[in-house]
Amino acid sequence: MSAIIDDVIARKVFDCRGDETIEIDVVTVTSYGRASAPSGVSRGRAEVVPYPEGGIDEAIKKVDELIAPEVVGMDASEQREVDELLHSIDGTRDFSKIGGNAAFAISLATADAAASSYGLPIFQQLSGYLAEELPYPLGNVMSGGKHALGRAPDVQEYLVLPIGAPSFSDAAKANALVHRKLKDLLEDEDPTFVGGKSDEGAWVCSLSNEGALEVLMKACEGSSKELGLEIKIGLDLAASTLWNPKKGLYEYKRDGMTRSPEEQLEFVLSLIKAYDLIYVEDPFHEDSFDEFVELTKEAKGCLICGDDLFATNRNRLSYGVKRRAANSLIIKVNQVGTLTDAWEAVKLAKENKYAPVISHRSGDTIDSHIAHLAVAFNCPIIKTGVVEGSRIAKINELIRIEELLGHRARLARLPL
Ligand code: 2PG
Ligand code: MG
Repeated sequence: MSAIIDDVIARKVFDCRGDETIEIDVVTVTSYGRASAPSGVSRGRAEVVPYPEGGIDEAIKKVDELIAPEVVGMDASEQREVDELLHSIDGTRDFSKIGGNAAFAISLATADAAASSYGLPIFQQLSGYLAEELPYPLGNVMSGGKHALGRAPDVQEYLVLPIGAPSFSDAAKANALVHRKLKDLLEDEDPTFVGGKSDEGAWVCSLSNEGALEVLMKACEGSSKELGLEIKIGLDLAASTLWNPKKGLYEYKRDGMTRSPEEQLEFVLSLIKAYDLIYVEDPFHEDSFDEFVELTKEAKGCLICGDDLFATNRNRLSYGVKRRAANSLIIKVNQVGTLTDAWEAVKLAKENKYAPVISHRSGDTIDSHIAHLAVAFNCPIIKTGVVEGSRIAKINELIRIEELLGHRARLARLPL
């Protein structure tokens, strides 16, 4: 048995923001696996707690004292058993005792360790040889909201999806071209633009919410024409960060206005129509299932995706499915803690024709595990950045997976 766990080592490393995060090595008798936790700024309230009281040092202490002694001797290929053990050691509903980020890093490092012990790529270790579909990259090219400072747009992310790409590598290239063209256009159209970028490597400009969309349209049209393939636009409004619960209004500081929930619905529908949007994430705050139901009904042909709404949580998704709120969900493993929990959410999504979009976090690391999870879970879309080391790590890993799959490789079918 080559995947028997021999040791679990916890340490502090840095994420792309220079913040400390937990990294775990799961050492087996023949090899090891490694994973570090990403972190978000626009975090949903339904997410698990990232660290226990006492912070990251306390989490490391808990790994050393409580978790490692129990995990040593287990088989790293028994992912579900390891994940269940993490839940039973923690004993809370939200991983507040050991911290969701410790659970995440152990869970992912376990999968990594099993794969390296058997000499397999992670996606094959998790899902076997039949996995051969690659996700479309949904690339963040322009940032606003909580991901930017100053007079930036209120919309958190302007995204592009190259739906006409014949392969993953072509799709990644298309996104890079849009990113580059967008820079040139922003230089012309935004007098204050100095080439600033967010943590996710997306441009930060000072145009209005729709002004930024106009420029992005031009960049997409130019790139589509040059490459001869269709590139569409998506948005992440991260609307919980715009929502003022006391006033019951969405506040658009950049545009100097507010919108009621009804006006927000109209506004989002008008954007979908005017810019032919293919994807809208978190258009309403995280508890507004009613508005999600309405929008999903009215916005045919557009993916309406819940991030903070579902928080990769099976129970929240189950409620959403019953009501047909959204038709897509973000999968961020550290929102829920373990790989098995995330897989449960993906399974439920697929059974109900919701498109799972696997995603990075704004404060990510150079780990490329989500590239493997996209293929293993057969997610049609991966949401990440277009440039910046932590984002490129995922894109480049998918290029390698595409090469490894050779003639069997193909892009997943887009759920539209
Ligand atoms: C999001 C993410 C990733 P954060 O809202 O989708 O872009 O942001 O990681 O800050 O929660
Ligand atoms: Mg989001």
